[in-house]
Amino acid sequence: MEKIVILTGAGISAESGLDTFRDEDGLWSRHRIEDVATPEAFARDPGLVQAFYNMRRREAAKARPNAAHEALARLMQAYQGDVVLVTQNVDDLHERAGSQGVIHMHGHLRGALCAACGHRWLAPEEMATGEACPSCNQATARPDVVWFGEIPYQMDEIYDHLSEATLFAAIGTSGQVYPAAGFVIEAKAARAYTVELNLETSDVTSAFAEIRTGPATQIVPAWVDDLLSDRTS
Ligand code: BV8
Repeated sequence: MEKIVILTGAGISAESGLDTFRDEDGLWSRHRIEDVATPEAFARDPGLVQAFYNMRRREAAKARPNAAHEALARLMQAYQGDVVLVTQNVDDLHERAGSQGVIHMHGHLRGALCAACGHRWLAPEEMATGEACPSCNQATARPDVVWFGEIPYQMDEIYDHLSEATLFAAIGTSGQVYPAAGFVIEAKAARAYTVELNLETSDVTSAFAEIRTGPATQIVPAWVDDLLSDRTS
């Protein structure tokens, strides 16, 4: 049974109008990771961190899935084998395009998490600092996203999928953040065929057997068409 494991990054949502991190006008050109995307930042200035994620949540709610998200939903629905979609993104554009069972290894903007008791609930559009947890009532609500230095979610499940992959594709990711950037190595160790779909080369392009370059809304639908017509490995 064929198993395709796909990893997506911010580049797949770029043409939906959502900022990437490392493009020249990206999020990390306006915010320092240390100020908005680490547990220390949240402890130091929760207001600044909540404002950063409230802005991200507002932008994601205004955005619409693009042809690349829709092509992956079509692949998951029509492909004869298994398709596992892992995303580093915290937006919900894959789900809104129709993909189900998406693994959000870095969490998601729609989620709130209690830092004290671990309770999870649907995040409000705007999360205030000191918001009380609906379960333990302590003022310890935070965005349910994985910050730098924190353990990404569902890693055991992801490594299991990679060990069974016959095809691994990375779409719209710069390959700079681990452990996601190392998935291609895991897939190659499982003797999977590997393909990178990106606007330009990434930090891990040399690890891939095949490279498809261009905007995701063009190259992802073409790749899915090839897979569904069995014109590719
Ligand atoms: C971990 C969620 C242990 C929140 C994110 C020193 C101290 C502490 C840690 C470390 C350290 N050194 C290394 C580390 C590990 C660290 C790390 O890798 N740091 C990097 C900076 C060196 N990683 C961690 O801390 C991770 N945790 O290691 O725990 C562990 C290890 C192994 C196993 C288990 C546990 C946690 C990392 C998660 C951090 N959270 N985000 C939020 O979103 O705000 S990271 C954030 O950046 C994203 O989630 C994403 O994952 C990541 C990478 O971004 P990309 O998605 O790749 O986006 P980017 O802008 O970089 O690139 C966009 C790409 O798209 C480009 O290639 C571009 O060409 C392309 N593109 C643009 N437009 C288009 C396009 N492609 C196609 N079409 C287009 N139109």
